[in-house]
Amino acid sequence: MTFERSIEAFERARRVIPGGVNSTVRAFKAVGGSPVFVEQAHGCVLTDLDGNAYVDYVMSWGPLIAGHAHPAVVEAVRAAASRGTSFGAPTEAESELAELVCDMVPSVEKVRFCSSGTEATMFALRLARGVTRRNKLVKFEGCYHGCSDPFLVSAGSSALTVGVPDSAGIPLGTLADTLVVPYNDLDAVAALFEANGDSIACVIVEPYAGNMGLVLPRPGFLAGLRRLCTRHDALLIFDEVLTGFRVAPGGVQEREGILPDITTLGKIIGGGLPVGAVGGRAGLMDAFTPDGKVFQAGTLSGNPLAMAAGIATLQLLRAPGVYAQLEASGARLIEGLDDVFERQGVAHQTNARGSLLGFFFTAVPVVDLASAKTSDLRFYARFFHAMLERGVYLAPSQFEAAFVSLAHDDAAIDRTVAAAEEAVISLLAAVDGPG
Ligand code: KE4
Repeated sequence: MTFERSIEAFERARRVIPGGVNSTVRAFKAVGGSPVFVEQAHGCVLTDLDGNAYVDYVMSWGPLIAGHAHPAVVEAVRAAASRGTSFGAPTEAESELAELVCDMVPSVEKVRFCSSGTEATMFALRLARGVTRRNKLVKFEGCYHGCSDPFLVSAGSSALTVGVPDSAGIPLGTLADTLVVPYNDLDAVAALFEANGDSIACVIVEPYAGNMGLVLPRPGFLAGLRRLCTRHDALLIFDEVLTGFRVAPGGVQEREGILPDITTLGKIIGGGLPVGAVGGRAGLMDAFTPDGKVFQAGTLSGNPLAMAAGIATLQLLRAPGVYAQLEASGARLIEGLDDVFERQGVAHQTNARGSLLGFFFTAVPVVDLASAKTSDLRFYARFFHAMLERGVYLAPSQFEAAFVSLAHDDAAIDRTVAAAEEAVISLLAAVDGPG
C-alpha cells in the first residue's frame, strides 16, 4: 500500500489547520504515522486518496449504523437540500424526528435538538443545574461527554489519547464543581453523595462506556446510580450520544431497563450530519427557554438536512430484524477476534454489546480507566498499522470503540478476522513481539 497522496494532503492541511485535523483523534497521534485522508466511502468500505480500500470500523465514530452513503439517507438529504439548506425557523421535519426519538427512547417525552454531542451534554448539565438549583456534577474517570469545560476532567476518547484529559485553558473555578470517581465504583459515588448530597445536581454517565475502549457496567452499577440519584434528589443523565439507537432501538436504557432523568443523544440521529439532542420527561424539558428559564439556542439546531438524514436512518432501524442482524454481526466479529488472540497467545480482553465492540491487549479484566490503561498501547499501535496495511480501518487509538453497521456482511467480517490472524502472526514474528 502507498499513502503518498494522504501524506501530501496532511502536509497541506497542517499549513492551514492546527495539527492538520478538525478533531484531535483523527491525527493518528496515538498510533503514529500520517492519517489517511478519505476520498469516499460506501457501505462498510472507506477509500483513501491513494485508492486504498478498507473495511471501516470507525464509521464516523458511530453515526453510520446503516453504512456509508446509504441510498435512502443520501436521497433524503438531496431532497431536503433542494428545498433549502437552513431557515432559522421551525420545520415539521424537527417534529417528525422528535416524535421518532420519543417513540423509541423509553425515558424521553420531549427532546430539544442541537448540533453536536458536546452541545447536548452542555445543555443537559445546564438543565440539571437550573432545575435542581445545585452546581456540582459527578462524572467518571475515562468517560467522555464532549469537550465543553465542565467535562474535561479525566475525560476519555481523544483527550485521554493525547494526554490532556484535563485540558489547558479551563479555569480551576470551572472544575471545582466537577467531582470524578472511577467507573463501576458505586461506593465512591455513595461517599460523594454523603459528603455533598444536597449540592450535587446530577450524575452523568456513559451507561456503556465507549471512550476508554469499551468498558461495561458491572451488574447493579447503573441501578445503583439510579437509586442514589433518586434518594438525593439529583438527576441521572445517561449520555447515550454513542449508545443511543446503537445497542437497542431505545439504547442502554431499553437494554438494561433503567430510566435516567435526562438522556443526551447524537451521532445516529444525524445519520452522519451534525445533530445532538437532550431528552427527558416533559415537565423537566419545559424548563428550557422560551417557556422556562434554562437557556438554549443554536443557529443550525434542527437543521433540515440533518433532520432528514436522521429520520431516514431511524426509519431504516425500525425495520424488522435489524437489531438481530447487528447483534449477529457484532458477535461474529468479536468471537473471531477473540479466537485469533487466544490461539496466537496474545493477552486480551474483548467486549461487545450488539454492534458496539471493544478489545484490549491486557490480561487484566477491564472495568475502569485504571485497568484500561494496563493495555499494551504499543502493541495496539502496531496492530492498528498491520490491519491498515491489510485493508482494515480500526480506531486510531486504544481508547475508542469499534462500530459494525448493517453494511458489514459476513464476508467483510471474515476478511477482517483473517487479516487479524495475519497481522498478529506478523507482529509476533517480529523481533520484539507484543509490548
Ligand atoms: P460530539 O461533540 O463529538 O458530537 O459528541 C461528543 C460526545 C459526547 N458523548 C459521548 C458518549 C461521545 O462518545 C461523544 C463523542 N465521541 C467521540 C468518539 N469517541 C467523537 C470523535 C471525535 O472526538 O472526533
